[in-house]
Amino acid sequence: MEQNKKYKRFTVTSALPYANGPVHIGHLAGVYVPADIYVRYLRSKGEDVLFIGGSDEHGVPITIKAKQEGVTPQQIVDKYHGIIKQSFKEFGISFDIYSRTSNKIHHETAAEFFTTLYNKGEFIVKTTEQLYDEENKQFLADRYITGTCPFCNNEKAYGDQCEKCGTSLNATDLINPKSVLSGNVPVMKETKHWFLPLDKYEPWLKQWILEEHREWKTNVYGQCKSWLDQGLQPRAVTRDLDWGVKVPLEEAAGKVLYVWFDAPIGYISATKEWAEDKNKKSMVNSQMSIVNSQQSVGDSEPQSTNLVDWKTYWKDPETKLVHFIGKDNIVFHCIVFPAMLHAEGSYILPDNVPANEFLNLESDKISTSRNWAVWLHEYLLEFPNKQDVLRYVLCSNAPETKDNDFTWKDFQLKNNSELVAILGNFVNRVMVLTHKYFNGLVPEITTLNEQDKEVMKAISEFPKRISDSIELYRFREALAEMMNLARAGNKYLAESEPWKIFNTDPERVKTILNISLQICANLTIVMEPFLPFTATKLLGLLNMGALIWADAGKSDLLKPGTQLGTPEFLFTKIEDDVIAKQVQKLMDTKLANEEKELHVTPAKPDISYDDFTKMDIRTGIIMTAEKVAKTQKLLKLTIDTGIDKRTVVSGIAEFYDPEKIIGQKVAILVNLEPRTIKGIKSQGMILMAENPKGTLVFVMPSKDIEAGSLIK
Ligand code: B3M
Ligand code: ZN
Repeated sequence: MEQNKKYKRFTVTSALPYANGPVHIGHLAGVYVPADIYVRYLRSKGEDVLFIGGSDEHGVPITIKAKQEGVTPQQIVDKYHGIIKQSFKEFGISFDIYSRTSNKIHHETAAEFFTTLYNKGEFIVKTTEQLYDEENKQFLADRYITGTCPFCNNEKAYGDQCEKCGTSLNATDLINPKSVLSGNVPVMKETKHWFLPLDKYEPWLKQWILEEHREWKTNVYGQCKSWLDQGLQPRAVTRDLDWGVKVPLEEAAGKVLYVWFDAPIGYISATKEWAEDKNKKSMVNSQMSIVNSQQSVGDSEPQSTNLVDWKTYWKDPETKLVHFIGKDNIVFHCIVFPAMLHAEGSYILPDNVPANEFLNLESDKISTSRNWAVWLHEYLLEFPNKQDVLRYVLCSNAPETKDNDFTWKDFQLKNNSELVAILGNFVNRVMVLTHKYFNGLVPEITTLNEQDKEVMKAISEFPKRISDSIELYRFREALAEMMNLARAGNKYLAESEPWKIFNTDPERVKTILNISLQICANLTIVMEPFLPFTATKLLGLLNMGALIWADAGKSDLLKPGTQLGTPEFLFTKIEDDVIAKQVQKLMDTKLANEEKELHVTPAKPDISYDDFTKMDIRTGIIMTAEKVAKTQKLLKLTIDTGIDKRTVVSGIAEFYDPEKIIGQKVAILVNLEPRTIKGIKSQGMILMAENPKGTLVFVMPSKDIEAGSLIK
């Protein structure tokens, strides 16, 4: 709201990725590159800024993945936390701390936060019926249940969300719910949970967001408005699960905090951890300097240490809190977490939540499970040292206002015709010419003509344009302006043509190259937030130390007489065959996915021969068949099993007419526990073959054989 308010410091957070898989270009484009640009810019301005990241290590998907892989959830998060942290480091995401929510300090902080709200009487307690898996003796939270979405009929919707139509669901909304653990139909069982009364905070949220934060990005504001217009409901902040932060109440044994309650508190715990580490280090340093000074001077005043307090980053109203996230996290960062902070009472609230939309890959939604992604750790194997190319492409194409598409063709184009042809080319020409005419020594300005004055004026105007865009979270626009500075440099060179006049007017060439080199020096400053690796490389070429934002715009940054390094290309062309290889890799993935979807149901775990012989499967003959009233799928059959004649209810009505299957030979499991289906007692099960499309056909003996023959 207070756009012009001057803040003393900045706390910048970026969403904590779930530690159940590596990170991909979608993460980078949506959250981490914009956040990193923002903090690098602020640091360059000399602001006090703390950049928080970390892994979100709780939640049901992690426990499911652990079960699938036969390891503990801790093993899963250890593995992926390591991979994710490494990827961020390699791409220059300059966190002050990259923490994790399985840390002790986080468990303590989150539990304490809960206790504060509990003691203030903020929660409401409700006993509700939840789905329960009797075989596994476990309540089925969110993703442990799949079933049919009541809105779009997607049969693979989860208990908390349908990924097809995007609707957020309650597990009890699902049609035909099934336990992911056992495949069984869950039963309803009572359980007690603590709810955050979002409805109670609704008037406050409406005022705070809809009135006081009209400046938020339209996609963010719009989503908040639609949530608030629909009306908020109390939200359970506890779950029946054994992985997560234990609910700090005796009566809540076996329950943990809901992952979306503890994860945002992770930003606070990470800040505490950062402050502890930093203070420890400065204590050690000051001890050492005391020892040193005592050794050298005898006695002297102990030096004051610069201790930091985590609280100033979260509780001082002069701190600006900004959350960088993807659009699927908007409700949690704009509504739920602020409501928690507000209820707690001692924290500041986010000033802005510049959420991005999604990045697609070659027109398809990025998907971890379908391996439809460009993984960061894989990218660097194929494109070593090309971090900045990816940062550039992802920023110039960032899904700031709508979903966007990453294509390898576009990646190649942006590299070849922008980074190489504009930015790299400009710097290289200036370097080569300075070496050619002046042995690589920065020449001095002799006299300035109108053209020079014009370009110097332009140089002075760029920084503000770039910083204005960054401060409005318009990073694409800011990046385009940065490139425009390189374009201006190219234009200046092309128009002044120093190579044509060197023989006749070497003094003039001195001025042209000096100014061109000043543009290069300016570029090191304004490109640094976007392309930090290239900025460092360029500083090396120019043989100068890092500059700060306040220097940008000046035309005397590089002193005459400075010896430049040997010219080197900042970027290199990416050839067609390299791109074709990446495209092929994706096509292979697509093919493999299609095949998987069409053919293969993965094999079930091994069973013993004894397990197998427990099943009594025999040949049988259908004696009678009729439709079960008021159902689409069920037939009531009488089967001659050789032992007896019995009733079996079978879900084959979509595939067989009852009249046409009298006399049909079948295979039947005769010792399956009887079950009552639609009021009919069904004894046994007819074996059917089912293809991936769900078509059912009878499995039957290949030759005539009497009813009751054993199948073994
Ligand atoms: N881990 C969801 C996500 O990665 C979640 C973000 C937490 S931010 C506190 O999309
Ligand atoms: Zn749906």
